[in-house]
Amino acid sequence: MTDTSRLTELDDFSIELPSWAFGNAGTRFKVFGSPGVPRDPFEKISDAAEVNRLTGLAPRVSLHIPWDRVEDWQGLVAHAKNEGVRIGAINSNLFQDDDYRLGSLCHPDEKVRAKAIRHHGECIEVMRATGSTDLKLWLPDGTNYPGQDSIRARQDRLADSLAQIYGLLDEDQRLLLEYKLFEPAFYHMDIPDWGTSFVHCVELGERATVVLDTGHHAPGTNIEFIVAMLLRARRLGAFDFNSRFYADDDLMVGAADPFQLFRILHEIVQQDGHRPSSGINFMLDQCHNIEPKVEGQLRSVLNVEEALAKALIVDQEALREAQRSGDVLAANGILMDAYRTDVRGALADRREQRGLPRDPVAAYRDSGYFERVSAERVGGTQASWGA
Ligand code: PSV
Ligand code: MN
Repeated sequence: MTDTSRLTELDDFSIELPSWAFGNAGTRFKVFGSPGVPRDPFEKISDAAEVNRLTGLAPRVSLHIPWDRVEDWQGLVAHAKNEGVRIGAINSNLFQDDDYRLGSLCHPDEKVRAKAIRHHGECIEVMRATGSTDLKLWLPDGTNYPGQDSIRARQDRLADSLAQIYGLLDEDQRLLLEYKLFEPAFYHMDIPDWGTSFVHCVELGERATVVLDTGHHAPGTNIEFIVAMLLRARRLGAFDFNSRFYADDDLMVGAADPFQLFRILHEIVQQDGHRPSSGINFMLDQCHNIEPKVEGQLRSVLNVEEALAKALIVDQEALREAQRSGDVLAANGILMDAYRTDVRGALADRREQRGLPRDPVAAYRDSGYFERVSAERVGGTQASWGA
């Protein structure tokens, strides 16, 4: 008999949605337009709020600067509040300015580095205006050719730039530092892995923590091991959830490998990382290139909820006993039992008890939301990756 008592721990769990998931996206080959796509950050927030209304799981929206710059920040905060959500992490952008051809925070020219640091000053101002506490920094810097620049000198410039940005933060604000194995640079990235991010965070101070984007590793990397290590060191600040087959595909989390998502969340539960007190921001970082975006986000949120529910029903006592006694196959079997358990009914019951639709995807399809915004949102320029 499965013990579902720990599912109440989902009550305090939340997932943050990225504003850019609601805009058009694509590849370097084509960005497809879709009906009903938001034209501005206000409409992006309304779409995110729809996901939250149906799931009760997604009360925050990450913004990206400059894509989500508005004249009236207080108006945006009030709109979010009115929609039942609030502003989450503020993401900086170091990859779309011509000056950044040779990098940003690591650029050989001090003037370009100063510009990139100033951009974070603006992001911190946005944080103050919106009540956000998380500055999220993904560094696209690196080189394409051996010898192009000094790897060591770039690290020194990076440490200096990061220290200046960290110094701009208020006491209640923190820096989330993301790593990525490759792309847009192809010979080396300046923050390619969790070790590099970790080293910089430790140098910076306690309010600097690592962001783990599930799409930013070499194939075959044991991501749950990294999760366990960062949790142990108390430096796991956030996730960027998505799924991948080949590279940084940014597909719906849990689509390619739901078992990997479960394994990651099992390590999270082992160290109480799912509880709000851990401070981990569970964010999505996804793009919906060909599928409808609100439903893509909806399904993603539900995938994370389902994987976490399975991790919560693992028979911890039996698992520890099997591990202590060296019963390798029993231990593995206990984990697999939880993974194979169908928790969808239990989660639907929980939703019903909390006044939410049992099946949020069906409720969304029946709601007419997509048809309504498709009819309303005509004219203007649809939001898109890069705008
Ligand atoms: C680029 O790989 C990326 O997906 C990073 O993961 C950032 O988090 C995101 O774009 C938005 O800047
Ligand atoms: Mn990311």
